[in-house]
Amino acid sequence: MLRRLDLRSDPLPGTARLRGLLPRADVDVDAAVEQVRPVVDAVRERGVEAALEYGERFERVRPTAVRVPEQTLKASLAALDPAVRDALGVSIARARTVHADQRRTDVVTQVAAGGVVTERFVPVRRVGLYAPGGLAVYPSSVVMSVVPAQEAGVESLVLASPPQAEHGGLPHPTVLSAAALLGVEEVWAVGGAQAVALLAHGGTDTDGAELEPVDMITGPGNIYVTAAKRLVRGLVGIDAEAGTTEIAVLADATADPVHVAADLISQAEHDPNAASVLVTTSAELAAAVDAELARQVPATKHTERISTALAGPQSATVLVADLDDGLTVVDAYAAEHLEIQTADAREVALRVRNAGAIFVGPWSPVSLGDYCAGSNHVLPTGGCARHSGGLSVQTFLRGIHLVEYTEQALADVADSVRTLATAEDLPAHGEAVTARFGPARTAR
Ligand code: HSO
Ligand code: ZN
Repeated sequence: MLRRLDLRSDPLPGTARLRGLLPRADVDVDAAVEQVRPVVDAVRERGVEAALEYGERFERVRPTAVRVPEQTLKASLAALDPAVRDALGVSIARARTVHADQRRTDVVTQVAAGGVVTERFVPVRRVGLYAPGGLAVYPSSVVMSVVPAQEAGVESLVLASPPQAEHGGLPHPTVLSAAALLGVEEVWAVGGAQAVALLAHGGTDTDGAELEPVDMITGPGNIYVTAAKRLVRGLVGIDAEAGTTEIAVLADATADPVHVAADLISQAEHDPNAASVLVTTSAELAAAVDAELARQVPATKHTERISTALAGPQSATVLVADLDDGLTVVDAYAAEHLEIQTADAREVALRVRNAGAIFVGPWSPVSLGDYCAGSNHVLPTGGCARHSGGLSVQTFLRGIHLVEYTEQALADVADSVRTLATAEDLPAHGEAVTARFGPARTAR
């Protein structure tokens, strides 16, 4: 089911060639950027009305109310299956425990006598969170976006999610319930590139409801959402790109093929373009995983979607000579989710440089992290894990330096400032120091 890539015979190629060899869907976000540019422009110019028009055109639905009334949020929560409500409660509580621990306190550094630099971590004021529609419903992504923002101290949160024809032109009721459970009061029934544009530029509904522009937009979405985020980046802050789900499993002969196959299948379930990659030192394990896939896939609910994802060019089994090569391969791939199914899994995990999140050993599957580990599941995809991390409290904080020098402390370093100012041919910079003391004096 998974195609094979055998990298055992020769030494591994260099990073660039290795990246080219490894499976990865060719997602052309740049092409999508050109497609969504007119949408973003129209929403910037004509606000809510333009967003509604595009929603009608692309998703064939016009929401009953673009700003979801608060009583609708409450009613969705009241109607939610109690078991789902309890499970969401577990997910929220665990995520809160982890993210509360990520809060930062000021870092105060005495640089020199009388010279202090304090780094304060100040939350972004207003954040727009996107909860996708698509093939599945993602109340869990609402949890994963809202909790870190709340724990960071973000004052104003707005959630956008596409309206659904089968739910009376409202976002999915479980998404609304999750918002209500988390205490999010502002929810807009708008999706896709239009939603991103509206969050960035703001707008007023014909009923007078006003969407105040946000300072930052986070949350996963499809390629058009990602493309729109690229277009508004700069005007607003944007999190790392979280595209179609990926799982890589680094396994040796000790791994259980039943677990490995089940985990590869679990993420393939998201989308026909999802990527499942097994990197292993053991040809026997690779064969056993193939046999397990053949056994397990037909028994799944979404067999077609899963088979397409596993058979796609973005999925593969990569055979490597040893664990060192395996680590080189997973670093080059930089998976959104990486499972380590080897002997001494923790030790191996600590040697990984690039991954969105790492799931260590036989009892920490990715689907635990998707819902109830306490970790965050909004993670960088498409190799972005080489330079970015997943959503966390830190995403919503900015470090602001407070610079506080006394007169004497400034005098003590004045010569260095003046010398550098002269070296850069910016003498007025030096003058700004000199003016405080007069040319002849270094301190009063
Ligand atoms: N695996 C997805 C998150 C998710 N799974 C939501 C189930 N629901 C991307 O990390
Ligand atoms: Zn998932």
